Amino acid sequence: MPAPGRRGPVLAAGRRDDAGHLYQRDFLGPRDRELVLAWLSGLEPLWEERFSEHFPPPPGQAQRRLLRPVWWLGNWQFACLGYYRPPRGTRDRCVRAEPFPDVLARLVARIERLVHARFAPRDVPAGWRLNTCLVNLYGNRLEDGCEVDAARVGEHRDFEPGPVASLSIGERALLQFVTPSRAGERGRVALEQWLDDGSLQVFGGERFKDRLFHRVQRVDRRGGFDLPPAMADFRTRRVNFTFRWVPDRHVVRFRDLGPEARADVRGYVERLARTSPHFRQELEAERRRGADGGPASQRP
Ligand SMILES: O=C(O)CCC(=O)C(=O)O
Repeated sequence: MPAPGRRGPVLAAGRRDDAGHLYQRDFLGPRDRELVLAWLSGLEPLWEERFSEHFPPPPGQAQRRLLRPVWWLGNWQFACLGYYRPPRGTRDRCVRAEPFPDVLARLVARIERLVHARFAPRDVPAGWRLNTCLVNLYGNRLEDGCEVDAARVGEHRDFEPGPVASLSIGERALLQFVTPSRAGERGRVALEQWLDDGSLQVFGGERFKDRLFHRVQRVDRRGGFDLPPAMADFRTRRVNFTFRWVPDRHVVRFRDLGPEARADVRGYVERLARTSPHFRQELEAERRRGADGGPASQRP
């Protein structure tokens, strides 16, 4: 267990109770790091809007773009359809996406072994495997010639069942686990962890997954990182890969989404299809079904 301090987890009131939280600073070797960066160079991440025609903003809220561009592997959870949130929020939320590239598939196999060795069996649900990845790009957006820092994430929980694993590249980031706060109040920090370049963090169990929220408080600038992919309106200084599990029965093909959900994400899927053979095939499968007069929607 690392000593508390700059590199290890810092716990509120000096408590040493980090069962359910694991941190390995040097998880990613140099060769795999190169392969991950090469894979990132070929991406055209999507910068999604929070709402859509059929899922409009609630009264008093305006349409807005997400803070950062993202990419998903395994399944894509479009912000406008709502993120996966069992038991009720499972339908039309997880759209089958590209599989993991080889380098990430190998890293995931290592992480799964680590989880089975280090986490209590009660915290690893039957069938758990890391089949979903959210790739978050942290940095500055370029607005009217100015750079605006967008490198943070507000407090939230990840609702996919079982442990969640997070691999970081680039500038270190301060991640905090906090107690739930009421509107206008700040949550109490229960544990904070600097996530270094090449590090792995895994958290699971009742405390870290079900009770505490987590947030990215800030991302450093001292390393001078400028990471791929090159984008016209965003400079990336940190990339985080968050691996999760969505049971297969909740992952739906684009063509099998309900008509409203399909209409709302069609533009995104068309953009993804510009660089992704998977999404090109999914568009074609949907077109063929329409041409064959098949059912407009098949739901699980
Ligand atoms: O960037 C990170 O380290 C955390 C990302 C995160 O909280 C999430 O993707 O849910």
